[in-house]
Amino acid sequence: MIKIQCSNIQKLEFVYNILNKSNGELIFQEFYFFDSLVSTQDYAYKLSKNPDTCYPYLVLSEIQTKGRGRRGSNWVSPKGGVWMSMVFETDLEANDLFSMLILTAFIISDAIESHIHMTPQIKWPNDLLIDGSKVAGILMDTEIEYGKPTKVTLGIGINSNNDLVVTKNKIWDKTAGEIKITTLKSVNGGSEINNSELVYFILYKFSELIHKLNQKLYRNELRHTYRRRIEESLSDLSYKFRINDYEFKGEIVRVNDDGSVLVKDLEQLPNNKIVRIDSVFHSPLS
Ligand code: BT5
Repeated sequence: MIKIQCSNIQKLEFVYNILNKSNGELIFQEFYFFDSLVSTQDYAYKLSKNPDTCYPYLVLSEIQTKGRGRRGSNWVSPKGGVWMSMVFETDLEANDLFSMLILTAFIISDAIESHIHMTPQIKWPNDLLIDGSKVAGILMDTEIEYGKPTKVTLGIGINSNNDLVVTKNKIWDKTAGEIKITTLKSVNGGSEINNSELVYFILYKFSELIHKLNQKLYRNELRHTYRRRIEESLSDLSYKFRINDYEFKGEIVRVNDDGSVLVKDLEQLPNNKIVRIDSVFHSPLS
């Protein structure tokens, strides 16, 4: 039986809308939608500690007071955007988890495209951009037992109808001066995006495709397409990397199967060093 927990009637309608659209093809067992959470990732993690929780499940929040990105960075999450986490049980080996991140990037890219009819760029490892401005980000947390992943929490943040100026002003990290962000609404000529349709699209695609990750052929196909998508936008995007305290402009020369990249350090002319940078796409939870 599907479990739904929402903080008000509008949110309940939002979830019902999603369920009504589906003809029973959604694999999600539990839906949570609240006015405010610190982070949907953290709430989702807490739920996974309850033995009665059924998988996969979805957690949404209208705002997040401390949404997070990778390496403890902040994810600004005011009203209007889509801030969600999905938790899946997994049989994948740690080495293959990167394919789950790729699948997520593709599904979000398709969801965005189906709403604004533009193909987002994918910036390594997990950013979705429109004309060079970040519109969505993905965070992957994994639970590992005896060296093997057991659960994966995929956090997705999409700037859909949130106010662009408010969002931008709240980004406080070091790169804030340079960061270019946008929202779907603003690239859509100011027309509202239907968040419930956007979320439905994402859940539908996950329901259709997630089991295919168990096939090696499918994972290889995903990696191949991902490499191509990264390469396609290389000339339009600039990359900065950091190794400890050393930050440098670099050019990606190769995307490896585990998600790491080989990067040419462009600051150290004329003999540019090639270095390997890890994606740090997921953070293990303890
Ligand atoms: C990401 O990290 O892009 C992953 C973002 C995942 C957010 C979702 S929302 C639901 C779930 N719950 C959470 O708590 N998180 C997930 P990263 O690649 O590390 O990018 C983070 C950087 O993006 C920040 O350091 C800022 O520079 C920038 N940023 C922050 N908020 C933004 C926003 N709303 N739109 C665009 N860029 C933003």
